[in-house]
Amino acid sequence: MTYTVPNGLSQDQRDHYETRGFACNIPVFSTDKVAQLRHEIETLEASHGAGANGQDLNQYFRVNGHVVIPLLAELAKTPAILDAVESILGDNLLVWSVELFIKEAHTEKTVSWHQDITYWGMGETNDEVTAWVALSDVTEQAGCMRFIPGSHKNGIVDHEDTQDENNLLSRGQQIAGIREEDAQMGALKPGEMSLHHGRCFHASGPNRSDDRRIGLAIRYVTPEVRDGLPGRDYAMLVRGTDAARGWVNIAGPRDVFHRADLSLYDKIIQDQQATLTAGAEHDIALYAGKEASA
Ligand SMILES: O=C(O)CCC(=O)C(=O)O
Repeated sequence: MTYTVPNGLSQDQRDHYETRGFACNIPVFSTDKVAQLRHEIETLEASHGAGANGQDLNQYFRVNGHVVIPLLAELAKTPAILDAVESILGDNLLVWSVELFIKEAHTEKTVSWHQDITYWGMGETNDEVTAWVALSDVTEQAGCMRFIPGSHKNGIVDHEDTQDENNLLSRGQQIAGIREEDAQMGALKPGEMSLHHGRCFHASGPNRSDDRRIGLAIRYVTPEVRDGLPGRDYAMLVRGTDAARGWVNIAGPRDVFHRADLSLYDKIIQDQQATLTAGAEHDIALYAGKEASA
């Protein structure tokens, strides 16, 4: 579903997304705002470096951060982001997960070629879009994302688990046989975002720059994604309505790592775990121990 939202994507950006499965360099935040957001994230890292509830901070950064960290829930409601996503998904939007992908300067952390929705229990939906916002200068050297144009047009392909410890993905899952020469780079200036389709093949390289590479990934879905799916899953309504109520609608967090939100977080992870780990060749703990930093 696409239609014109006054402050949303241009026709060219929508066409690019439709034909290639991604769109890049969409301005969202000013340089000053990015500096402020980065400061807030780094302050949180300093004050909560030990994590919460027996889990390290990276667990909360890497999945469902919006459940326990108010800043991440608020960022998912940024009007400029919602307008752009509304241009693609329509006017009823929910947030399934908010995540931070941080690669420290001069580190080997990478993300292998994958399709996001492979293990998310959403079937092969067209109604999941990731907004990935650069909170640092995300150059090619810093390990920006790269995409295979048009790869979203087919279904979900086979992924193999690598369990590579330098891979930021939960099971190091990867699609074999990608032709690197077909890839298009998605370098972003601080404050710009890219949007990518849940079936678009994408990956990213190591950070060989002198600065941390900080990306904020927000996974948006529509009410229809849950149509006919078994089990329970959770999302936060950020625009329009969720009349179907296939999602368990959650509110934003009360405070940073509030006790009640931490309990909800555990419940959500427990309910999602069964779906996400289906078919894994090894026992895995979702994201835990997958340090984003060096
Ligand atoms: O941050 C990265 O390098 C990759 C992020 C990614 O795979 C995603 O947001 O789906």
